Amino acid sequence: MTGHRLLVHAAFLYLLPLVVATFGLSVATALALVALALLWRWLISLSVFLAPARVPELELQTITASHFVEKVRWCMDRLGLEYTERPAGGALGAFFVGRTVPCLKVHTGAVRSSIGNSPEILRYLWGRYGTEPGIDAAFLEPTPERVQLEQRLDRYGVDLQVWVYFHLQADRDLTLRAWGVDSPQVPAWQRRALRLAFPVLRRLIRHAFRISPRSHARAVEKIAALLADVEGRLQRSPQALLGGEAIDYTDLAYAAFTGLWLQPERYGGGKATATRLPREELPPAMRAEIEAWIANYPRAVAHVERLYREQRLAPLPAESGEDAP
Ligand SMILES: N[C@@H](CCC(=O)N[C@@H](CS)C(=O)NCC(=O)O)C(=O)O
Repeated sequence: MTGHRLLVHAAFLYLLPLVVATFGLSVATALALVALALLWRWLISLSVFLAPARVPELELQTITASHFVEKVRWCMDRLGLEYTERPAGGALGAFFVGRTVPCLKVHTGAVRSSIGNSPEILRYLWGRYGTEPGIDAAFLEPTPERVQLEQRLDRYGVDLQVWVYFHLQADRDLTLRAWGVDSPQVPAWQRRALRLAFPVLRRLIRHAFRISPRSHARAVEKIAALLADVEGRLQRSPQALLGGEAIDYTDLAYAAFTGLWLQPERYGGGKATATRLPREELPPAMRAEIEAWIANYPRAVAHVERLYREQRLAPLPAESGEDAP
């Protein structure tokens, strides 16, 4: 794959100064090595047209526990798309290569595109499949009121990140499990890197999300406000957040985000690439907050449970013969 070729090339570049220093090479030899590196890089660019790597048409880059990933994964599953999921070790992409997940890689002929950010990915899916015969993509149409609600839901997704990390980061084992150390689908070197780099990653997480008792309290307040809003909407229209009978992608996004703490059985569409953390294994303070939300927002919770039960139709691991996540 071009990505791997570029990685090997980058490693060569980083090692060049060491090679020159270690072997005391002359300026002329060093210049020859630079020319070689440039030629190599040019050949990688040419290879896209001359010797294209075999890559899947659609690849979804993920981590094992991510509600933003689940939002996109569910929409792709609902469209009935065939795609390959490539899970990475949690937090590694963000802090070492500046990439968040979900990230959709699209391969069309010689062209490879990469789309990050769940709203942008959903806009692409709508644009690409909205007119495809045999695919029902109406649930993805980005009407102004859907987009507005999606923005609120995405902020809920971020508040949930603050909430999750406030509780989890003190528990090394649980955090590492959420990041995929027990998932055979995550490359072994990344699982090792996660264990090694955990202290650094934990510091970066605390800093990036400004984790503190104060930010946690603020996140809980905003999560409760969102759940209260959803409760009110469902009281007015029990079937769908934006009224009427038909659900759309905002219902799925809301369910995917809430599924992070509710952990319904079909979370992740039953895929082994998605890690579920059973509630009984969570820290007591985290469980207490979950139980309070369940008690206070019964409609908001029931909507998620119903959507997972009735709409997340991918087979469960036991049904599909996969190992349980
Ligand atoms: N605005 C982004 C947010 C995505 C995001 O925050 N993803 C998290 C996982 S939930 C992430 O990439 N974390 C870094 C990582 O694990 O590498 C979106 O809508 O996709």
